[in-house]
Amino acid sequence: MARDARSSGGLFDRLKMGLSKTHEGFVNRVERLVLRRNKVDEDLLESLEELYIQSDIGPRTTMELMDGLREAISRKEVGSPEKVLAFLRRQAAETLAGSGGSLSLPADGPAVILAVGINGSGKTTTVAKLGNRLQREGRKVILAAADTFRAAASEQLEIWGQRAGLDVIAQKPGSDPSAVVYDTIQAAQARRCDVVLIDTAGRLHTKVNLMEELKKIGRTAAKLVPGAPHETLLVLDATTGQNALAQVRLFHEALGLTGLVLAKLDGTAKGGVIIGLAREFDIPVKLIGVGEKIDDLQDFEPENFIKALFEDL
Ligand SMILES: Nc1nc2c(ncn2[C@@H]2O[C@H](COP(=O)(O)OP(=O)(O)OP(=O)(O)O)[C@@H](O)[C@H]2O)c(=O)[nH]1
Ligand SMILES: [Mg+2]
Repeated sequence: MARDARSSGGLFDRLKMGLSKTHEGFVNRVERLVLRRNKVDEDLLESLEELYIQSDIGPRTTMELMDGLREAISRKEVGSPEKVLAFLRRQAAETLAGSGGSLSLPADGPAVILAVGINGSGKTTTVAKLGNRLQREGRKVILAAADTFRAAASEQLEIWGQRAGLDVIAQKPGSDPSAVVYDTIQAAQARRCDVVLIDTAGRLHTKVNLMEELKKIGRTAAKLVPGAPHETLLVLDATTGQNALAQVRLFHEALGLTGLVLAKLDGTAKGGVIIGLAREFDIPVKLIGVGEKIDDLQDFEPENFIKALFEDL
């Protein structure tokens, strides 16, 4: 996506702000822990490992990162605390490299994007933010309020829609979410919309019947637009920690995810969870939420992310 220098500067500052808790609670702690010492010993390695685990990087990824560090130490590549820090930063960058990805939407629309996830993960907000962004980029967007489970859900989407000037199609609470999707795609075709964004009800990844409902939504979309949904995005709450891994696994098994969205990164000091996600799955992180405002959604660009995460405020 093309951006001028000024807006990308603004975006970077926002990203830095959004990552400030993780910067303070993780990066600064790693720095203090390493630089407090004057040699690289077992005690340092153990403390570091503990901090990684506490920071939700995940046991498996922590082990792999620690193994990498130990090997570098035994190869005599990192002999001083300063070198350990530089190594860790490189290692984080390498782990994240290649784990981003942009939305892939067909040129002749409508493109259909399905947002799924557990209760309260940030789906509705993400749908609104993304709709707003795509519309600002010149695409005609329509939203499907397919969370028919809670009475207030479509209202919430409609409020966002009004604020951002986006059309929203809804039905009464309790209707079949697939019917809402059918209506919305038909409206999209009639109104020549470029993008249909589908907001769904939160559900536990362990509830088989609710996962079936999502599959049905996908089949309904495919009946009207072959190849739809073009994107199935799992919205994760960055503050939920290690449970995110189980969510990814089960939603992916059921639906074949095309991307992850990590919402609420600004609300956690454990943004390191993204490193574990990148390491464990081959599913790109496409978007990150760094605040509650409509433009607090960014593409996940690993290089920028690492730079913003490590740079002092
Ligand atoms: N700080 C912050 N808050 C966020 C972000 N994304 C969402 N939220 C907040 O998280 C809460 C839940 O967001 P929703 O978008 O309603 O979540 P949902 O997944 O649609 O929830 P259900 O429909 O109930 O399953 C709201 O208070 C949002 O404002 C983010 O990136 N940063
Ligand atoms: Mg919602």
